[in-house]
Amino acid sequence: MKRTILFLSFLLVATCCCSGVFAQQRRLHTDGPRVAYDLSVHWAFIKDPKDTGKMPGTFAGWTDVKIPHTWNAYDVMDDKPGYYRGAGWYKLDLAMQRDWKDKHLFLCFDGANQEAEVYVNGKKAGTHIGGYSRFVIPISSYLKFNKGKSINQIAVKINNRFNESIAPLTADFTFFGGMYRSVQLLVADPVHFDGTKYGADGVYISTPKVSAKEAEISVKGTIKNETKLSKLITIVTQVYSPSGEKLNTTSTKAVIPVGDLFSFNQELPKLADPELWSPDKPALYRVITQIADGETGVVIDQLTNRIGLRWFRFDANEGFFLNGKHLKLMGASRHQDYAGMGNAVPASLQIRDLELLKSFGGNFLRVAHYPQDPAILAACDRLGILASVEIPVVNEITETEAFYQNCKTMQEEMIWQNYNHPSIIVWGYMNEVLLKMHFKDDKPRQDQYITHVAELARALESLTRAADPSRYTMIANHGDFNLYTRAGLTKIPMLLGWNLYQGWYGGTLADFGKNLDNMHKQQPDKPFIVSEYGADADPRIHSFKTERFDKSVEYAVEYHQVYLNDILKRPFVAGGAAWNLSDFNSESRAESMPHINNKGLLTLDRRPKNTYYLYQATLLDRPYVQIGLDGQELVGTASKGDENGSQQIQVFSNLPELELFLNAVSQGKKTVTDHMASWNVPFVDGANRLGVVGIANGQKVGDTTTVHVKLQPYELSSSVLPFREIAISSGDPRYVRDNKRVVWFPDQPYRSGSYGFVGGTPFKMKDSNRQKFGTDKDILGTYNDPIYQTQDVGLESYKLDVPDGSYLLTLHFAELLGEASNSSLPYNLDANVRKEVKESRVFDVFMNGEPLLKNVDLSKKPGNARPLVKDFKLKVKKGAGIELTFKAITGSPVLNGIQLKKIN
Ligand code: GCB
Repeated sequence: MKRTILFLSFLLVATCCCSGVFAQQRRLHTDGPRVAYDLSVHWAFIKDPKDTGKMPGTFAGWTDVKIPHTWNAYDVMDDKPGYYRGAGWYKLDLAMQRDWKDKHLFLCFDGANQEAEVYVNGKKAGTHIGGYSRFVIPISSYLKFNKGKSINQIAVKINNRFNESIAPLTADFTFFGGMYRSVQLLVADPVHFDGTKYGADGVYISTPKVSAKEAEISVKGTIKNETKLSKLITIVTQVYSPSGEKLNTTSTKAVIPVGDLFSFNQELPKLADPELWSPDKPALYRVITQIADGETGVVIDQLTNRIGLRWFRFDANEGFFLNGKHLKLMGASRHQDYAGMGNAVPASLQIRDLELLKSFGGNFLRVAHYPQDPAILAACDRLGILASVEIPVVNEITETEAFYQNCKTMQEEMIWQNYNHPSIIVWGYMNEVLLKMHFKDDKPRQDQYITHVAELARALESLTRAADPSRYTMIANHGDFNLYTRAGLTKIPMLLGWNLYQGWYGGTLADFGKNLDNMHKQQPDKPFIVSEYGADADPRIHSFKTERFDKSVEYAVEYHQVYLNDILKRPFVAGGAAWNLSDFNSESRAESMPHINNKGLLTLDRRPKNTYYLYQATLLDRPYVQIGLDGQELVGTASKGDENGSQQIQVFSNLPELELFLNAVSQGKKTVTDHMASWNVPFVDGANRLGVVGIANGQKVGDTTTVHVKLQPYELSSSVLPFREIAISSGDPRYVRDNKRVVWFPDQPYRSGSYGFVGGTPFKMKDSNRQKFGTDKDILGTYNDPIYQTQDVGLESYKLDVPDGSYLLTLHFAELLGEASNSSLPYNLDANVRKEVKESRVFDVFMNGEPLLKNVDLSKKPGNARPLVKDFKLKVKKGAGIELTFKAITGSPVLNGIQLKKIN
């Protein structure tokens, strides 16, 4: 051990000398005499797969990185299952300021996933377990203050390996590793508020009694005296009104013994006629708590908090009440990652998420499934968004004391770090904890496991109630009502969360309302919220023949219409949180967009989907009209004998009636039902101007947009609208946009004069009660999975009645059977494990009788679940059109997609 430290020290010196980079810290903020410096630049990073315990050598492999940083931003998106889960080191040379010698210095990490060891000048200064909370490491005793530039090395080892003692063990999100939230150096007086206990600030403000007439505020805290003498101090707390007026000052004198933590408690003067905090008016009072030298009055430490005055309650029959008024909690859950960044997301983008939630009319955020960046709850306070926060005990537990202890510490950290936020109304601590049931074949042992889960729940419950009796506690369960009731988990928390997916993972949309009624009937005394509900909406997929699990935006709109209505009309449902505010990374997911869970109302880069517009239409008070086109181009087939192509357009609104105009011609009025009206619009080829108008309070309100439409003539040899190109996704009823923004048509049986397949059936997974067509398998080596995931099987021919000329034909194939099947996802709530039967298939393809492809054997080349793309230049003569015939040698021929382009 000793040798390691010596060796490390040697390396550290070497680093300083050769890198020559000394951190210039940016002063981030000052709260009275305490100063925080931003440590986001000049870090060097290296992965350490061997994880020997020693920091890797100095000279090779280190790269410069900025914090926030994750090492998994890209490998979570590649075709290789899994991502780097192991150790990584960060190091920084920190230049000391001379006057810091008399101060106390701390490193504050807002979050690092998930085990951290912090070294200062080669000596271990502290460790932390858990990827989602803040931790503070005192470093003064490890620092060196030399003459001249005094350089100290900070090294941090982070590990995101699987560790059975640390939650989450498994989950439908990615455990990105790294120092992915901000890091600060805090410089404080030796007599300071204590920030080391559970990483909290050391000042806790509660509002034991608030009414419209009066508010009581009390301030508790802990102070540490790290000088060598006991210290006479005055604790001074000042309260400022939301408009900045000083309201009162409370002073308490105390003598702080050396070393010990000193606790204080101040009851502040009651405030008359308080300005209440609410979503409509999130009034924030400023509370400044200071430690002043008892003799000179000089302020030596200070913490500023913004608090809100409000009271609330949940009622099992009537839902939620804030400040005595009923309020339906409507909003979304949020994951913290962002396209291309993983979880290392700048605070400005995180705050934007909350603005996006607010601007769809949301008043509730479920911070799921773990505490997030401090900026999130600060934004909730400012914007008037009520919040629940939870620790990441997801899917399952480990039955060990180490796991329980880590869960308890996470819960304490979450509570104490976030105690002062007025937005928080609920502390949660388990999500779907019985989803991954252990000991399926051993009932007595399973019962024991369930008992252990309930014991852990009770321990977390009583810890939470003791720490903060002012908030509710919550466990979020999946839809297996009987299981959670049997386990006793429905009794333990004050509030239940139900994650419900009727009409998605199974059942029908109509089951949702029935289920809510049933739950209330079974447990009439228990308040609950629908803590999750959602349907995948791949923004590239549209369908006008929607069905469950088709991943189309349109099915998701139908789903959310039903859920919103059912939640809003039942007073006993306190609220709902859509799953999820935005798409998020879940590395082990396959489906239409591998590695991404598409249930967001926003895309991974936060573009609104039509579901987002539906929320705006449903929840906003102001008159709202929005054409539901996310900037996509449309394709359509002209009607027979006509040059116009009918396409469905959805408009989202809270007005009763709307009128739609296409190129200034009225397409008629429609009644808005469930906040949406739709028209079949006879688009012309090219640019089309759309306008929608409704009347609100005697005024016209509307929306306009220009849509670019690529129209196919009904007869492909039409002279009115000459054929140019077409892309068809075989075996697919949907419109699919690819990564070159080409929109692929749905497949159709051959229609004379037009195009389509002859014979064959769409591919369907055996034994899946999820989707009716296609596979959910990751197709390797392409971003256009939806095109390859569907196919015609056993087709005889494919015909396109195009006029004479030269063409570029592209055929797309993929073998959808035979690869080791994706193991059943934990989120496959129908618990259906698929057994896949391999088919040996070899076939030839002919074009108008001439051989085009011989002996196609997809599982041999390119291999299963990989695209095969074949281009051909063709001449069509004598009005023969194109007929592709498929001849089986063994098994059934298949076709996944076809593109045809006229080249003269
Ligand atoms: C759930 C989980 C959540 C998943 C979600 C889904 O019930 O709580 O973590 O992401 O379902 O999309 O399957």
